[in-house]
Amino acid sequence: MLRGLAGTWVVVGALLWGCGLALLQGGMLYPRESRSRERKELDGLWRFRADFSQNRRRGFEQQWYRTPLRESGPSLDMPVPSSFNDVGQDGRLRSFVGWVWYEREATLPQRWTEDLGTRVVLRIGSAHYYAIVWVNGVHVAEHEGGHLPFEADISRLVQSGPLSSCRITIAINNTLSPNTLPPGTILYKTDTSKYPKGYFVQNTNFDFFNYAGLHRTVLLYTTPTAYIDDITVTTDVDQDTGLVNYQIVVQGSEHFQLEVCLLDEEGTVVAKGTGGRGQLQVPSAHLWWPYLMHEYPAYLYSLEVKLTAQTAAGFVSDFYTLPVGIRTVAVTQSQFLINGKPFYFHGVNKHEDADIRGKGFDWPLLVKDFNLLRWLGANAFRTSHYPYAEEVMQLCDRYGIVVIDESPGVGIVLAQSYSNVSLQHHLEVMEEMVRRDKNHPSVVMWSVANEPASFLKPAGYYFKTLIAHTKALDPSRPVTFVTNSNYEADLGVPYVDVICVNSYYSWYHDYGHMEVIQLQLATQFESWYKTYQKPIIQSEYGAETITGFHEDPPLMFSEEYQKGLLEQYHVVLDQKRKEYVVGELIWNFADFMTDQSPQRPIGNRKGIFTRQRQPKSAAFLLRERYWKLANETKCHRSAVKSQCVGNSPFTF
Ligand code: BDP
Repeated sequence: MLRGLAGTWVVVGALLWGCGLALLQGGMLYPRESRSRERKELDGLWRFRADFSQNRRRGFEQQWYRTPLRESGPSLDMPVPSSFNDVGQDGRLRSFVGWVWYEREATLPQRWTEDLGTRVVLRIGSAHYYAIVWVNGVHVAEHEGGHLPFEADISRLVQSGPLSSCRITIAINNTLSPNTLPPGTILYKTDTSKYPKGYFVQNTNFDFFNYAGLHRTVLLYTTPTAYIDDITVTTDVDQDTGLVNYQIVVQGSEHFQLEVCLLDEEGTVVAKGTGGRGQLQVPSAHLWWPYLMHEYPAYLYSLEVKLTAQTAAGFVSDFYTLPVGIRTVAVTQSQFLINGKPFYFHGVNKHEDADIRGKGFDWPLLVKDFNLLRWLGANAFRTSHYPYAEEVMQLCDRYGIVVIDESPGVGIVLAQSYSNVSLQHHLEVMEEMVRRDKNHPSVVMWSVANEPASFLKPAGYYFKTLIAHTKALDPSRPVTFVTNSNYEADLGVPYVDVICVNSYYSWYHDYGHMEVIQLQLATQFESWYKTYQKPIIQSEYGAETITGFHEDPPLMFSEEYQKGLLEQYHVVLDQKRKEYVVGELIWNFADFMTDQSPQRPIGNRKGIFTRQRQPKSAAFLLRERYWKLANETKCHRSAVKSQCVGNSPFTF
C-alpha cells in the first residue's frame, strides 16, 4: 500500500499488473462474439442424475461418463442454469449432498470441427462446488469452487475425426469441508438408536442455503488458434485527460502485432495504440461516475483490440472489445474517493437467490433487481458472500452501481479453516476472482471474507497474507474483509484499507430494545475509529421482518420494527458520516433461502423486499433516505473539473 502526501492511498499505475498472478495459467475474458469469435450457449434441459449410492461413488465405479447417461440408469430433465435443489418434488434431492451428474449433447457447426485454425473452448460459468468435466468420455477439466468460471480447450477432441456433435458430462459435488470456500463439515451421526446406518448431515457456518448445480451459462466459444488471451486495463486521470493503461496477453503465436483503439459512446475513435502494453490518453475524458453522483453516470468507452498473428497456417486475426470506464479510486483516513470526490455507499447486500431456480442465473430477475436498486436510489452493493455472475457485474458497469466484490470466504470460523491448505486455496480464489473482475469500473474494492473468526490466533497471518496477495494482484483497488469481531480482538483489521463492520443491535443483542441502538452504534464507530483511523462502512444491519406482520408499538418481526430499527441506526449514521463513516449497506436487499432452523421461518426475512421482490415498509423508508443522501453528494458534469454541489434537487 502506498500512501501519498496527504495520507491518501493512491492508485498506482498499470505497470505492476500481472506481477502477482503467480499461480493461474491464462486469462478468463468474458466470451464475447466478434468478427473472429462465435459462441453457442448450452442452456436449456440437461440430463441429470444424483448418485444416491451409500458412498456416492457409483458414478465413478460404473464410469457414467463413458456412455450416454440414459444407458447407465434413469435420469431426470434438469434446467441449466439453475440449482437442482428446488425444481423437483423429491425432498431427498433438495437436501442432497454428494455427486450429481449432468449431461448434454451439443451440435457443432461444421466449420468448428473441420477448420483446424479454429480453437473451440468449453466454458462453465459456475458449477457448485467441485466439478469434473468429460467430453465424449474424455476428461477435460476439473475445478474447485462454486462461483467462478473455468474453461477447457476441446479443439483436439472435436476436430479429431468426422463429428457433428459432442457429449458433455459434468459431475458436481456440493460437499463442503473445512478447507473449501465456503467451509463446511460433514457430521456423521453414529448413534444407531437415533439415526440409520451411515447417516450424515452437512453443517455450515453461513446463513444461506447451499444451493448447487450448474448455476450459470455453460457455453462453447471459438477463437482463432492465435488469440487474445487476456486484457488488463487500469485507468487514471491527469487534469481533464483520462489515462487508460492496457496490457494484453497473446497465446498461440510469438510473432504478432496488436492494435488498440478506444471509442467513445458515439463510436468515435478517441485514442489509438499498438503493442502489448501502453497508455492511451483521452483529452476531456468522460469519467465513469456512480449512479446518482453525476448527471451522466456510468460512461463506458470501448477498447477494441485487434491481433494479427503469424501461425503455421498463415496469418490470422482475432478481435475482442472490452468496455472501459475511466475512473479513480482512493482512500484517505476518513474518506472513500471516486474521481477525487467523497463517495458515500448507500446500498444493499444481496444474494443470488430466488424461488425455484435457487442460485440459477435469470435475466428477468436480474433486470428486476437493477430496476429496484435504481428505484431505491441505491448506489452500491456488496456481493455478499461470493462473486456474482459476470452479467451482474456488466450491468453494474452500465448503470453505475458501485460494487464491493466479495470472495466466498464466508464462515471461516474453525481453526482448521486457517490451515495452510485453506490459505493456499483462498489465495487461488482471489486470483481467479481478480482475473475475472479486474476490468470492471464498478468494482471499487475487494472483500476477501465475511465475518471470519478474526480473533483466533492464526487469523493475523492469514489475513495479512491474503490481503497482501490481493493487493499484489491488483494494486489499483483497496482491500477489506467484513468483520463482526470485537475491535480490540480483531487480528485481521490492521491490514484492511477500509473497516467494514456488521452489527445487529436490538436484534441479536438486546432484542426488542431499540432504545439502546444509538448508544451502542456510536460506541462501535468510535472504538474502531479511535483504534485505526480508517474509514468505516456499516456493512450489515437489519431486522427479520415477515411481510404483512404489523405491530404498533413495534414488536420484533413486524414491518414497524424493521423500520424503527433502521431509523435508530440512521440517526447515528447521519452523525458519523460527517466524520469518517463512508457507507451503509442494509442486510438484506431481499428475503432469501437458508438452512432450516427454528430461527428461520422459510429462510432469512431481513429483506426490505420479499423473495418475490415486493417492498416491505422499510423499502420506502430507505428509498427516501437514499435519494436524500444522493442529492447531498451529487456532482456536476464537467469531467474531472466537476465539483460537488449542495442540496439542490436534481432528477435523473
Ligand atoms: C450476518 C451474516 C449474514 C447473515 C446475517 C443474519 O453476515 O450472512 O445472513 O448475519 O443473521 O452475521 O441475518
